[in-house]
Amino acid sequence: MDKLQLTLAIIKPHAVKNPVAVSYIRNIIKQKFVIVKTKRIFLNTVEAGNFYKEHEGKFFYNRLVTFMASGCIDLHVIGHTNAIKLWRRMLGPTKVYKAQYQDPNSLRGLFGISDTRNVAHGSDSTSSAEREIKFFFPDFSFYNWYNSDEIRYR
Ligand code: RTP
Ligand code: MG
Repeated sequence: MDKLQLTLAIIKPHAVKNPVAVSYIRNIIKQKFVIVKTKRIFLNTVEAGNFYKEHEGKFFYNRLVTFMASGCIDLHVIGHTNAIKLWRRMLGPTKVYKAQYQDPNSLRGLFGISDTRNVAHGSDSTSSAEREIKFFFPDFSFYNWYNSDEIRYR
């Protein structure tokens, strides 16, 4: 049996404020993934800046950090045998104009507003997923989940 892979999905503030988007996204997550943990939080700019540290110095960093601290975000730790790639495929391209013409039914194609307000985040590798999950859930136990039978018993 393939092992459960985990990723972190973050629903960004403009999508959390949009009831149509938030319920659509929640439903699609429920259909495709095992939901391991969910919480709604409010980041301040220092916390948002730390989360996006890898982008510090890029031209979009300040507006990204300000935006991520502009309202509640939903965190979902989600599992699937191919969670990281599947969630990023469901998001579609980072840039919303690309998402709208290349993959209009992706989450960014449907609900994206700009390159900053592009609906949701997805970890880009297993090491990023572990770092990002620990960032928001410091006590998280990966070992038990990686070795769980959650997929078989869905
Ligand atoms: P994410 O990390 O949010 O899943 O998105 P990603 O891997 O597809 O994109 P990444 O390059 O990691 O960028 C992180 C977030 O920064 C914002 N961004 N704005 N040109 C811009 O204005 C621009 N480029 C990136 C987006 O919100 C992106 O999701
Ligand atoms: Mg990224």
